[in-house]
Amino acid sequence: MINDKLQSALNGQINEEIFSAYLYLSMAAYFQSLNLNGFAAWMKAQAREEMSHAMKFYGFINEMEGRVTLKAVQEPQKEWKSPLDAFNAALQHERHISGRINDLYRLAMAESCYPMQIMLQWFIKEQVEEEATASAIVHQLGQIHDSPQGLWLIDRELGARKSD
Ligand code: OFO
Repeated sequence: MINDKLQSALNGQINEEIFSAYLYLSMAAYFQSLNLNGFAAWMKAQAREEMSHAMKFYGFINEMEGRVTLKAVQEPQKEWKSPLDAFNAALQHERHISGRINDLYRLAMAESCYPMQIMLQWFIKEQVEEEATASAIVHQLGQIHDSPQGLWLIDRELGARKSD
């Protein structure tokens, strides 16, 4: 069983994860509009991964005999100033999500919900990876200063991402 406070916080996180998917899909569409198809493929894979995060929370609520309730998903931003600006926004977003996961973990501790603490440990580890990946790409983009050759190389590299 799960109490109402935890159930509502977990349902809130489903919304955050679906919004993450929406945001990255919007970034994919932005990259597609620039003919940066490798960047777009990377963002589409990221959007799928975010949906799988949402489904992990969905599954956990059900396993704990709770009730999933879905909320409206916020409209994502559609345009960015540059590929670097978009990836910077992705990094800021991942930092925000890490904060949310930490809040959930603190709540699970305060409510002595051990299964939720264990479930969240996967996400805590995942967020370290998500932030590191976005940060590495921001760093690469910062180094090339929007040079077309540099963008082409990064596009090729990002396009090679295996879909999870
Ligand atoms: Fe990007 O990790 Fe979920 O939101």
